[in-house]
Amino acid sequence: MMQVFGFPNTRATRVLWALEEIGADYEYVPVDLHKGEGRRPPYVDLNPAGKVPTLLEDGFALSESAAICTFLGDRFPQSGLTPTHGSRERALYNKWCFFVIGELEQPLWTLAKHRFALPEKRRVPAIMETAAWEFGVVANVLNIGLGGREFILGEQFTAADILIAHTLGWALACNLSLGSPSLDRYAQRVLGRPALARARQRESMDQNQGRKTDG
Ligand SMILES: N[C@@H](CCC(=O)N[C@@H](CS)C(=O)NCC(=O)O)C(=O)O
Repeated sequence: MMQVFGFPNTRATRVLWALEEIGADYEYVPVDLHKGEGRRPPYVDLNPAGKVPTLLEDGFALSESAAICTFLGDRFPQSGLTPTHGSRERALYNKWCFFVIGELEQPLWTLAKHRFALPEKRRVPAIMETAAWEFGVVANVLNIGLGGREFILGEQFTAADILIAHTLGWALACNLSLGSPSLDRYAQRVLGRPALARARQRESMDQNQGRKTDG
């Protein structure tokens, strides 16, 4: 059975969300980042970056949330989470995944780092306003790309929507405006999917109960 190593309210949620959309069996293995478990063996042997998520399947370890969600969509094509290889839809799917990691995440991650993630002496409060402004610029690009459609590729929900909406959730948690009613509606629609609620429940349940062993 596939194992997902994660911690609640991190990018690991994206992977659990994809698995819940698919309806696949998986084991969730909590890695307590607050206790430094990510940076110590045995986890660091699995993922030298010491970060979550990691997917483990029969000795094959894969990190990077976008790569994992894409792998899962390809592994379970009936889910529709990834378009067919070589199609234009696939090219657009890739484009939006890379956009999330390279553009949309970055200002929000800068905000998070300088609000709480970095050691206090490394934080630069003055950077926040610039990061918020940068987010506004990329959110506008996203809104234009969405073009008022239901999902980023049109009618089909894909793993790109998981990555985008999860990241927009960070912005909402920071009380940042998404800049347009259509992007607000998109975020509410996608973040309201039952599979995300199940993923969050699974994270909190397994976190409280410790390591899950019965799948
Ligand atoms: N690009 C990676 C980033 C993974 C990442 O930064 N994960 C954070 C949680 S959201 C983490 O594990 N941080 C722990 C640390 O840096 O020690 C991905 O998308 O999977």
